[in-house]
Amino acid sequence: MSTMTSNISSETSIALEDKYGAHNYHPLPVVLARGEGVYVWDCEGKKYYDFLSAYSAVNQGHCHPKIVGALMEQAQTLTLTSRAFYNDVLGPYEKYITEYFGFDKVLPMNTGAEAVETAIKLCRKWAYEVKGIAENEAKIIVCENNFHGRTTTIISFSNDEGARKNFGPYTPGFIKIPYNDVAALEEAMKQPNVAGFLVEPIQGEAGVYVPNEDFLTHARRICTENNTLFIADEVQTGIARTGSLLAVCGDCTCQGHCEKQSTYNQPDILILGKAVSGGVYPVSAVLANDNIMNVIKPGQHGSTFGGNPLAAKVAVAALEVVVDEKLAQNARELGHLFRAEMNKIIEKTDLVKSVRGKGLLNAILINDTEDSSTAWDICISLRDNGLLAKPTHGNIIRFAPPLVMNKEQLLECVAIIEKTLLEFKK
Ligand code: IF1
Repeated sequence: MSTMTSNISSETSIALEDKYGAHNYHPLPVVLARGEGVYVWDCEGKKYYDFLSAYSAVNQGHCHPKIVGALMEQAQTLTLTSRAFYNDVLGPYEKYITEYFGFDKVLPMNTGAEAVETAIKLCRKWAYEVKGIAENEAKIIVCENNFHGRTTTIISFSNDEGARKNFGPYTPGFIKIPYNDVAALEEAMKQPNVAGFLVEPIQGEAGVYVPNEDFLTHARRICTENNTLFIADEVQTGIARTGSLLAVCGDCTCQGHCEKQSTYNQPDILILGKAVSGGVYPVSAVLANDNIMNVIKPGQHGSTFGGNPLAAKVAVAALEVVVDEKLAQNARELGHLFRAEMNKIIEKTDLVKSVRGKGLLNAILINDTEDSSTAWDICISLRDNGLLAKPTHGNIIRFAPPLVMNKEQLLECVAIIEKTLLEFKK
């Protein structure tokens, strides 16, 4: 019998959220009260493997001692100054993160969506003031089935009706093309006033769609040829999740501090979020070189909490953990092992059609219709067996454990997944 981890029960927690909270989510029925590394515990003390990592925000594992330590130390020193004044933490953080990813400058924000909005504004301003596109005419190319956040402008170029219906009027200025389609990108570039191409290196929410090996290389080339900004949204795929520091890095397993900008598909604008803080504090960042970033002048963009001392301290610690613990290499090795083990399981059951992914961002395709509850029901059974995951769309289950997982733990999770799938009754 587990001992209570919380001073309220799961049942009470759910009832309180239902009565007092907006119903903007439909969580899996489990109430978490504690997290440590790859594990989480519910209110009653039951232990689970976390196979979602808060959508890749907890790559460094729950409550990583180094990151929490940095948070606690700074929290007792100086948390927020606003940007009305300088502080002694932001500059060192900005130097650290720009050298870490190989860019001249960073614009610090808080959430992923804010960083995406920042990138859109930056791209448009560059288009008018550097590329010479007529004001208010800039177009940004995006991909069908994208997910870049939930602000009004971002959902304006979403094709997920659930995310955009009845939130209009919508922001204009976006051209949609199929994902992973080089010819469509080349064709769209012929349209007038194209300023940028905003893309997820792997489409996470759409169902972990990994593009062709050379898609991002072609995207980089086509943007260069058309004097158009290549904007990579690495909010979910970045920070070692896919087996490299960034998904755009391809197969490089660098330790950060990139010296190879000229060779890898370095974006003109890099968007980071989630695991930049290891899930300890909202931190996002937009990186670019001076020829782009310097179009932003004082007072033209920002946010109250953007680049606050607490965020800056936490982000440095979180990024150091990625390098110190070789998380990209671990994600790559365990990702290969996971997909190999999942393919063995797929041989034994017709419940799962395929597994796909890169590094430790993976998903399985359930052999049922999108509107069936099978994927959800499987996740309920996984929960009962001690592993937490959640469907992305209908019949796809995303599997994304913290990158600090070791081989023994991964194989234990594979065993839980196998047991659950082989015992599952539709
Ligand atoms: C939720 C999805 C994942 C993102 C990419 C920007 C953002 C996200 C590629 C915005 C955020 C989160 C949002 C979160 C669930 C999760 C998610 F299911 F919503 F789509 F991961 F796939 N770019 N993704 O994935 O970052 O503003 O949230 O910090 O809304 O419940 P954010």
